[in-house]
Amino acid sequence: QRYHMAVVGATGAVGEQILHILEERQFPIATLKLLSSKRSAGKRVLFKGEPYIVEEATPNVFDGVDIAIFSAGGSVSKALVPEAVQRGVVCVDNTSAFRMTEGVPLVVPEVNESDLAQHQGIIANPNCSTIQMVVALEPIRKQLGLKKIIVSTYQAVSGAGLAAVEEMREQTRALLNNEQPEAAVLPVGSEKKHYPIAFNAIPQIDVFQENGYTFEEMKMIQETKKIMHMPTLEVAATCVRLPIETGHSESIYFETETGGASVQEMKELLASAPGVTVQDEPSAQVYPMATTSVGQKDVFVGRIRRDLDRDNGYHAWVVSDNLVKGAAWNSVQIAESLARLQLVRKTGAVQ
Ligand code: 11C
Repeated sequence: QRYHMAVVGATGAVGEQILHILEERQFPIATLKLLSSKRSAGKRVLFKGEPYIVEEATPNVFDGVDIAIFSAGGSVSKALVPEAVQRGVVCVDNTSAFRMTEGVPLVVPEVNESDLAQHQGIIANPNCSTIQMVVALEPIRKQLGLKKIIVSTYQAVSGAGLAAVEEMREQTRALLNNEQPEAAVLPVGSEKKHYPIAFNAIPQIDVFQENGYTFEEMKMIQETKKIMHMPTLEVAATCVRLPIETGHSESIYFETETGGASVQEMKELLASAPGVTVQDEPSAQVYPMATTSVGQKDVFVGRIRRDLDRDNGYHAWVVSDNLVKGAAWNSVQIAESLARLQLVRKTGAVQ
């Protein structure tokens, strides 16, 4: 079977990767609509060597579409996903708009593919920093149980979009030329204050919540509990932006239910897990890095150590390409799972 497909946000940082991965995976596409905001409509994009003109995303363009992948920001998804579902489209949404909505599966195929069966037209794709953490911790949870996670992130600028990447490059040029760097995008476009990311570390990703955590931190906390079906799992997060173009890194401390596993046992557990590559040879200076994760689909795990004080405590360094496994590849994986499990069904269709 071939599917009528739409990609919303086709000209963005994630949209580009979605198209690249759909090409590479030979996803069975009957027709493809490339959609965007009015601003980017009319652009010409090549897919499998054929030119496509990007159309403005409006409710009616979803008529006749089977699967749509949305990656054009939360407000676009809030406005258009329900319209698409009404027209019988199965929507894979890459934004935070519906992630915590009751009845909307939040899926990382290596962890909870079976949740897809519950979908009613919307499947949410988690936040990038959540995805790589749960892929790395799920095999451990399955074998040893999981009690607590404390994560600190070292996140790349492309997570905030192409404008943020451009801003970092400009600032770097300016600073190397002894000029004043200009900042208008990071840490958050809509905030009053902006700070240069070049040669900096900014401890704010997304807006602050009333409890003092940022929205990015709360996404990691809440999404992890939902994906793992563990509402009482203890999770704390500190999210930091660094001047890295692509590849999120995370320092993760976790406590298992059953203690005592050796580092070697942990490595073996992770090495046989789907979507994980272990890069962990301290004596040869082998460990995951942002630069070597770029363009790869896997989540890379290294620097695995036992905590020095707690028998069930461990530390690990987890890196992944935030645009690939963190967004585009996870969405295409969801689409592939939906197709394989015959779950591309017209739930909300107006007949
Ligand atoms: C970042 N994690 O690195 C964000 C980007 O909820 O899908 C992804 C935002 C989201 O800035």
